[in-house]
Amino acid sequence: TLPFNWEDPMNLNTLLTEDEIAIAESAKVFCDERLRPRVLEGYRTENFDKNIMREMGEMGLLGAQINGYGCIGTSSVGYGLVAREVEKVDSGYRSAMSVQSSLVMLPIEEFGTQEQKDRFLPRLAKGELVGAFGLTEPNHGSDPGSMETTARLHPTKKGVFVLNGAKTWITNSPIADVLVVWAKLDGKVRGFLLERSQIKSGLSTPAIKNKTALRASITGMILMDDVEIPVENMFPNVTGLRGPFTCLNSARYGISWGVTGALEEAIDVTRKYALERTQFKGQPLASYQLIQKKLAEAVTDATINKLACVQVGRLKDSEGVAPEVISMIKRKSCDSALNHSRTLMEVFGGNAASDEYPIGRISHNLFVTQTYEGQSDIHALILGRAITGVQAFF
Ligand code: TGC
Ligand code: FAD
Repeated sequence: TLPFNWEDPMNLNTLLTEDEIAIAESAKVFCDERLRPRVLEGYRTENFDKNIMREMGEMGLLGAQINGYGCIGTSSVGYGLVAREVEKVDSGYRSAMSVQSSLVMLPIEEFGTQEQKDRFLPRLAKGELVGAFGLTEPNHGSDPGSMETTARLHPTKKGVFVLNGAKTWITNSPIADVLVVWAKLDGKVRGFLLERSQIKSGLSTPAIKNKTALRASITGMILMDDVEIPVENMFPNVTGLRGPFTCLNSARYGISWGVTGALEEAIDVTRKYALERTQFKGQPLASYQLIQKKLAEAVTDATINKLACVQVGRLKDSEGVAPEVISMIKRKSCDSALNHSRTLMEVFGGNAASDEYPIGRISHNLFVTQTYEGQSDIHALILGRAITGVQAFF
């Protein structure tokens, strides 16, 4: 019988292929060597170093789930394991990566023309180009179907669309070279590629500063005032909300893995702290039953959530998986990680309020992960609708 290993009680590696183990290990080395040393400064100053995207590209971490175009073409589980390693360092770095991989490269691969794929995918894979995904608007977050952003054919110039509207809370937008924007053309949602270098006027992407979380990533708006783009920059192969939601299925799956990594990191740092810190007659905090219970519950959920992520990844790559299953693991992983990290913060006492200890940063970040890509209650409603057949949101 294997002895109990608190870091991996159910021996995750027995469910993984050699390739998946290898990609996770090399992602871990990269994250420890290249991302970890930058994160505290990045979080304090809200500076996202754009070189990170190139470095991730060199490591094959961008669009890792895509075959061809310079991408490594790993399995869904391999893609999730990378997200887990990156999010052990910071949810913001995982955000930057998953937007590029699932929300920008995936729609180009899935819905784009061959010309769009050839033009954008290899450079996005290398991190030479940075992408952003604009769905949320100032007045429409949980309900993107009501979006106000429009596209229309230019009244006089042939072969040109004109876009108007505003997107907000957009990861990477201030530094993005390619912006995937969802807008209504004749009342129907369509996807458009905005290439910053080709746009002469009307586009601005101001940063949203002074965030209370996810400060190591860069977030902004996309403001479009008569932005002109060639008609070839629309995705030809998708109409309606299926377009953005297909991207979200992939990104939400990656988040489920990622936040589990953040929770594992929270457990690791809390365990160390509890063993070192003494109170009452020199006893370590780890010797107190109430502290042990917090750790026991967190380790249990992290372990079980990982197994669910593996199973969903395997289904994704075989017979496919219903979006509601992805809602289930996105909601469960994010709620678990957020709630446990908030409880584990208590173990640090007043020190939790110092950014020298990562637990506060981890926990604040996890609030955002529970909110973006469908807030947890929205995912409960998606599940409730599937269970009862009755729509509870209108
Ligand atoms: P509903 O009637 O349910 O569906 C409309 C059409 O869309 C199709 N569809 C899906 N297709 C594929 N995958 C899915 N998951 C799909 N969900 C829906 C559906 O079949 C239908 O197609 P058709 O052909 O019949 O028209 O639409 P609704 O308006 O009632 O939707 C409600 C709801 C709650 C499900 C949806 O609006 C929702 O999920 N809201 C949450 C919004 C959200 O997740 N926003 C994310 C913004 S991006 C982001 O946060 C990136 S952060 C990235 C980072 O930094 O890491
Ligand atoms: P609202 O929709 O106003 O919801 C507020 C609250 O009301 C939530 O708790 C919600 O669950 C609840 N609620 C809403 N409707 C109902 C209902 N019918 N029944 C019950 N409860 C309901 N978006 C992008 O498009 N691209 C990005 O790259 C991106 N990155 C982000 C990065 C960060 C740091 C953040 C904070 C957000 C990002 N978002 C992005 C936006 C994110 O997806 C939205 O914030 C999220 O979808 C929620 O929308 P909202 O903020 O407008 O909240």
